[in-house]
Amino acid sequence: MPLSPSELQAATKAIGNAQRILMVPHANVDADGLSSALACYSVFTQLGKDCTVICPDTLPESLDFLPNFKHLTQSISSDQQFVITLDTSGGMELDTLRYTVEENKVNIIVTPKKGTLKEKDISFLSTGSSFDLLVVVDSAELSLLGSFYTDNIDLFSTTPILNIDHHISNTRFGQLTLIDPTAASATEVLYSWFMTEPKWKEMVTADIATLLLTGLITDTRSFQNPNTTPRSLEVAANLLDLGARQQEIIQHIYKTKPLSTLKIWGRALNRIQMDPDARIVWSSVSREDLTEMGATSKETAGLLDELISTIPDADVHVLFTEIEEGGFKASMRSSVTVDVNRAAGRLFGGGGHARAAGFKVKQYGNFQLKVVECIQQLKTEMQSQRHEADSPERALPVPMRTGEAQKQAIKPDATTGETASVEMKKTESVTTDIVSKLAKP
Ligand SMILES: [Mn+2]
Repeated sequence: MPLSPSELQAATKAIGNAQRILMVPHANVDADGLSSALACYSVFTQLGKDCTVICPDTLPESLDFLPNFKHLTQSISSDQQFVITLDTSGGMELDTLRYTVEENKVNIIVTPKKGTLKEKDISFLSTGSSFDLLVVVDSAELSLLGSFYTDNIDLFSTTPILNIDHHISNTRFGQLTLIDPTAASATEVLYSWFMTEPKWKEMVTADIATLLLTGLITDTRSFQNPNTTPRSLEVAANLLDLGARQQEIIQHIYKTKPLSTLKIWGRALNRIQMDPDARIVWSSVSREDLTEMGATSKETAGLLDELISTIPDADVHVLFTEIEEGGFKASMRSSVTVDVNRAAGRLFGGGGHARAAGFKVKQYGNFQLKVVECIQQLKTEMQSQRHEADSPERALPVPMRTGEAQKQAIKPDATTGETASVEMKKTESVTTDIVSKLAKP
């Protein structure tokens, strides 16, 4: 069982004891991260908690259909909170509470309806931090929270953290963890947790079920990716029973794209190139393309998936995108025969994971020429990796199914400053063993 009963109990207890809870997903936020944060918000609010839910980016308009989206906030005032408490056990009933401002003074005026208020009934509490628990979701490490983390380092170092995730690369930061690398999405982890608590189970409304299903649908690409397990399908079925609005999710996630996005995708798909002998497929989006189509480089998110489903029969897929800050980024995915993390590191000082990695290039003359040069370097590297694989003393590869199914559900990697990490799921029992071994700290 990936989530231990003691971990689940500890997490539930922490929520029970907390009063002011902050929820935050990774920067370059995706649907799983945002849905997870909003699902926590929705459940903990019902438990009477004072909740703050953060979107550490500009709010993604495409996800504004998510229930409770309007409660997302982009920053916090991490300042002190000073609480003045009136003890009403002596029979005092409150009529009004107001304040007046004088020069250098704020007067808080309490008018009792019944009884009297004495000095001894008043107490003060100063909290160092505005929150007593931080819930970090769908993030393999704290640095993935981006500037929200670096701007609030004090908060993160003084407040207990509950780390809820499904990335195998999770560094197990925080005092409390709920990490299940066999789960297809962070929302699947949340579902397992919520269902273990009889009281919480009751609170999973159709809205919350919709949030949980959104994460599951997007992280499995509608159950197309091999991270889809029997368990994910079972969870999805249960969520539908609970009223999750699957059609609404599909409509918003897959069928609604801004015109600029469609145009830039069209341009990139039109420009696909392939070397069938080397088994590499690539495309590129230049700064001129972006300007011409009125698109931003962020709109190429998801395009690599499209490239892979357009031409699945290759070992490496690469998308080169010039970025607004200068330079270009390359995102790569690979089949099990090529380790793109090694390739990115060796050739370009990038990195990521074996099946998904990326790199950035800052200095170059002509973008298209540089792309051709990178492809040449990658081909040479792929060849040498295959050569190593053919030699008998090679370390055992991770056994997996062949063909398209072997591609992991992977997002652009963290090292290139894009969205989070590898989401490696079991595809066969033998893979599960490796996954659980790797998952140990
Ligand atoms: Mn995820």
